[in-house]
Amino acid sequence: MDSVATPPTAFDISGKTSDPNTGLRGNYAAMAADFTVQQHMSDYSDAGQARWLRLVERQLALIPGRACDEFLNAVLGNPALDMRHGIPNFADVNVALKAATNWQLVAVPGLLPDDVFFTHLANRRFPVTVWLREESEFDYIVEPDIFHDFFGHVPMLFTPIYADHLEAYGHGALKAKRLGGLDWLARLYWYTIEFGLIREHGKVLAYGAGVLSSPKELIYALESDIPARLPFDVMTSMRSAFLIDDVQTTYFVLDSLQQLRDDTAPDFTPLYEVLRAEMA
Ligand code: HBI
Ligand code: FE
Repeated sequence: MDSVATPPTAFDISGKTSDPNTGLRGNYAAMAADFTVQQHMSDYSDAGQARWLRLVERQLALIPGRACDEFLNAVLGNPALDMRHGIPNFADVNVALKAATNWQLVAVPGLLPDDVFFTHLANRRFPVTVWLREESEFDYIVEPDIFHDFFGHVPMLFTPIYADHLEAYGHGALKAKRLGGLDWLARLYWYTIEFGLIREHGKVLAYGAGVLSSPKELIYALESDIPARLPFDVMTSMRSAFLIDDVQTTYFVLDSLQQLRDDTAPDFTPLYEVLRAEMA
């Protein structure tokens, strides 16, 4: 599979539909205007449930000593996130999530157009894909499925400062789209929310969903001597192109979630001007 160099946006699906020719997965036929669908627990087969449990058990065995405290405390300490009893019912998780950070999970058929995705984030709604990968994709999948979205992203939503950052990111991304800066802000998402690392009690740990939901990348990102691990810096991350279907060559390491919140709080308009001037 040849890697895709610096795509315009990580999952730019503008104009695509779910017909097989465009290769988009998921059933978009029944979705609402905001691209949400109903999660029907009866849609999951026994084979799917068994595959879910194998994915969960494999990843749970790897996260101690590799996932950040906030993630571990949520996954191991919050009964609403006990994934070992089967594929989670979003409605059940939403009761606990609303109480924790006033976020809600919304069921979606798959990848969403950028503005739809960011509008959900700006309203404290996290889109979670309803379908589960096939057996042949057990070790790797390019598009986010329910295991990537739920195991990788949802536990961090229970941490207030992360939850506040993600809402602010949603607002910022909608603004970036208006200013023509979305490509750069998509990179920031990629190097934080998807593949971010963080130093806690002297150890580099994972908080990014793409790292936390992948057995291979969780070990590679933290233990391989191949990739660069740079101190997190907004401009450096926005200057760094990425590949959507391969492990990263560079990871960015936060000193704290507070740093992510603080460093992304300012108005990015002047930053887009600097980045645009560099491209000229
Ligand atoms: N849609 N369902 C879904 N999940 C994503 O992570 C996602 C998306 N659409 C756009 C998008 N991500 C990107 O624009 C961000 O990763 C930057
Ligand atoms: Fe993701």
